[in-house]
Amino acid sequence: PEQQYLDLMRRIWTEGDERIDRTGVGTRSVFGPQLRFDLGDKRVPLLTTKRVFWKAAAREMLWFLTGETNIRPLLEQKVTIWTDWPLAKYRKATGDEISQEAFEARIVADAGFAAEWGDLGPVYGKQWVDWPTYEAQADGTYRSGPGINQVALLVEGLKSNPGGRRHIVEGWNVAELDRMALPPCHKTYQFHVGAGGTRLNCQLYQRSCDVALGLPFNLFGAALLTRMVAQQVGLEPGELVWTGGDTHLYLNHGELIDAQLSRVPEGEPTLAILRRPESIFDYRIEDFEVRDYVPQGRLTAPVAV
Ligand code: THF
Repeated sequence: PEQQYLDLMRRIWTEGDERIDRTGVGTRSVFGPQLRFDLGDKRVPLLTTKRVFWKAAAREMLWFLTGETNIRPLLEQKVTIWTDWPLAKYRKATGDEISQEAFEARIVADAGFAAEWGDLGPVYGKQWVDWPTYEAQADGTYRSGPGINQVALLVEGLKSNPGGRRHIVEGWNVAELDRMALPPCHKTYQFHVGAGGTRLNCQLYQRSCDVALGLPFNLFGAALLTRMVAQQVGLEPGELVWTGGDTHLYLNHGELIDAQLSRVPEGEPTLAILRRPESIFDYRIEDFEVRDYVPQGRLTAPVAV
């Protein structure tokens, strides 16, 4: 299964269309590839050709489920993958060339500073569990209505109507894109009950994908979400289908790519969920255990902001 990832990486690097992207770094890109992973027997798409910090990806997924959009709870858990965007905004707005470490320390230490500078806007968490609604008033104006918890509705919907074709969690709230630090990349998750009503499949549509840095996290996160939802609704995990839109490698990731493509996948890690929480919102990091994960050495590359 991991070979699919490496094949995609090689294809983009050798045949991808070169272009200057939003970040100015430059990418090679293909449009519309698909990867498929069987999640049966506790298998999980976790790369062995480099060390992937799966706990950071799991903490990120749990953070989405809380509805949080501030990076402070992530930093309190030492997860720094979202710091770059608020940091860039802070530096630009204030001219203060603060280091990443000092900025992160200040977010953790100072709640007021975190509230002002640590929020990403209405990104994943907000849209997933509190999608805003509007109610027309008699005088023709609108007032905000109660938010929609898409994740709670997903779980309910899978239980009440497993055959449904509308089991979707959507991050792409068109009306709020301009207030987001970054519009959602992994924007649509569709769930589907297959195999005679026994297995839960998930397809993720990712409109934009940083294959070297982001995709390993996104695959693990999607598999984890599928496993949690399956456990909650009493189904076996099925297949994870990943479909990418603009699927790219940054031109400054060449060293990582060459090193990773020279490696061969080893072993099949599994993911155990040690407890069945009351609801989809009650999982904790201690509930997850990855077994048989013996990754090859860490590979690093700069993230494009
Ligand atoms: N923007 C870009 N350019 N790439 C992305 O992967 C990305 N994301 C999220 C939002 N915007 C993005 C943020 N997620 C890493 C991993 C995930 C990220 C951002 C960065 C990263 O740098 N990973 C390193 C270090 C991990 C660590 O220190 O914990 C790695 O080696 O995996 C995709 O959702």
